[in-house]
Amino acid sequence: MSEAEIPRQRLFFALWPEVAIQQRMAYWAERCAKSCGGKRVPEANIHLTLAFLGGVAPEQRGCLEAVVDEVTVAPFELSLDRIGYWSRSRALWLSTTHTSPELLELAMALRAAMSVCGLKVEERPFRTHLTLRRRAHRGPRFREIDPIVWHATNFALVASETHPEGARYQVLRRWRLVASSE
Ligand code: 3AM
Repeated sequence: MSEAEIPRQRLFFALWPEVAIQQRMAYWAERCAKSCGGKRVPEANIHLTLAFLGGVAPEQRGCLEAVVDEVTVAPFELSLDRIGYWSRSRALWLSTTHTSPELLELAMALRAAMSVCGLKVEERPFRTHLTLRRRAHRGPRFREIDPIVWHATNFALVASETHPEGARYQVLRRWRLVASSE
């Protein structure tokens, strides 16, 4: 099989919330349905993208998993207290006023792993967000919400497949967040 024929998986790293937290997030996606328009992200698909990898060859995935096995970042808390809208991508999202240093550290460690394994790294700064609606026309009238407090204890490698009905995600592997001394 030539290199061009080797199947590549479309992958990304994410924080994947537990169901109870996804339900609370989905409430805000629905709350904005009328005023914001667009299509809501299905509840089970709501996630925080840490790093988008694009098409990954099997040996690159092996490299990434080995490098990521060595990542040590302590568990952290996210207090999601803000809703916003990007007009360019027409995305309605949930975010936090205070991004914890551990979240940034994790996102940067994953970018470093990508670089080690020969994957192209996103140049734009990391921006904490969980997409709630796509192809929305406008943002919500309110910006601040009662915080959804989420304890992040692990992160995941996820496969993304595009289907006519939308994206289908499959969590392939999870890593526990651990402080370096544990
Ligand atoms: O978390 P959000 O919704 O912002 O938009 C895709 C989604 O981001 C993004 O990766 C996340 C999981 O699918 N994505 C898809 N294609 C992308 C690309 N070519 C991309 N991000 C950067 N470059």
